[in-house]
Amino acid sequence: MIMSFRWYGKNDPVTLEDIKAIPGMQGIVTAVYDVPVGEAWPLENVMELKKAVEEAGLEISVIESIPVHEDIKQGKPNRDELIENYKESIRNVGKAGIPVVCYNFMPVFDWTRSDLNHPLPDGTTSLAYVKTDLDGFDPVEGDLDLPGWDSSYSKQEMKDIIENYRNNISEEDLWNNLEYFIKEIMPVAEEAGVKMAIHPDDPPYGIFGLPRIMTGQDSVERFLDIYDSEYNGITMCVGSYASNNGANDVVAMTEYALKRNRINFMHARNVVSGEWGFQETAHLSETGDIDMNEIVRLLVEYDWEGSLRPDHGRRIWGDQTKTPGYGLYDRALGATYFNGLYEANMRAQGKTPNFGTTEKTVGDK
Ligand SMILES: [Mn+2]
Repeated sequence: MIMSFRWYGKNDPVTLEDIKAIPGMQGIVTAVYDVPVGEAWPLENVMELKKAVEEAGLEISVIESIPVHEDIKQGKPNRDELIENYKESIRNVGKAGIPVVCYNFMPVFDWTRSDLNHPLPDGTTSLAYVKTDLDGFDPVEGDLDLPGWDSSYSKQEMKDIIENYRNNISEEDLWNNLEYFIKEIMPVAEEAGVKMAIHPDDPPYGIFGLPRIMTGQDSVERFLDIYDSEYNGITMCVGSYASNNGANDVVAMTEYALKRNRINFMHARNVVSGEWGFQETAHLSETGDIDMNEIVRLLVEYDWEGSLRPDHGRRIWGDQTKTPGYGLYDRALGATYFNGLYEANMRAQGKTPNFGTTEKTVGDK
């Protein structure tokens, strides 16, 4: 298991030095942020990113993400051109020796929350989705801006896209568009040596009358069957899949995908979920719905060698971040917690933990 951490590039208030200081930290999860969605990532941009990370003594273990253009999701006539650009980005990521790309196929909105600072009993706050907060809200009518929404669209463009989904694109259509995309890109990913990892919809159910398809066990099975290759895998985001009031058994889903050797990336965050919605919690098993020890035990049992990153954290200790959920402190606590679970489970199973550290850490003697 490669412990990894998301980094939003040079403008991230969390620095590579901060990340390097977390014990057992090896991988950086990042992206090229200065190329518009739909255009190919030039090799030089990828190489520049790689150089910055390597100079800090770390490696890029995952690209999160290469965004999929809306016109590909909607199956518009210009999708072929956009898919060619996507392939070029994959090739360039492969040339840089980066082994995994995370992406998602959520219509219009990426992750959606109703409150970025929802109080927790421990005196901190975290991201939450409270269904009643959004009662009667329609993104086409209202002016409410929700976090995670793509601000690169004008109000009118956004409205047109939403109306197109609502009127013309069923879940089955969206599946077809995903299948078309997968069958196009996967041979290129295989040749480039880049494993693809689709992220679930977050939350894992339809919102605002938009179709959503990566929502649970059935979708994972169907998705993996589209293209039978270890390069066509998933991001097992246990927090996203568990945000469905108990509908998804994320431990069973993790084992299923491990058996098929298709977990290409792990997102580890805990949530409490109910009929009312869900809220993110500390990573510790006891504070949320997910048995994190069981998740890590399975990763160890199946000798899983991919990257795991602590997902969103709570806002603690005056943490500063431009990106909700991505402060340094609680994610660092999460990394340390998962390293502990990893070491304990490796030893319990008679295996040797490997944090990528070749010698004990000492300064000048
Ligand atoms: Mn995630």
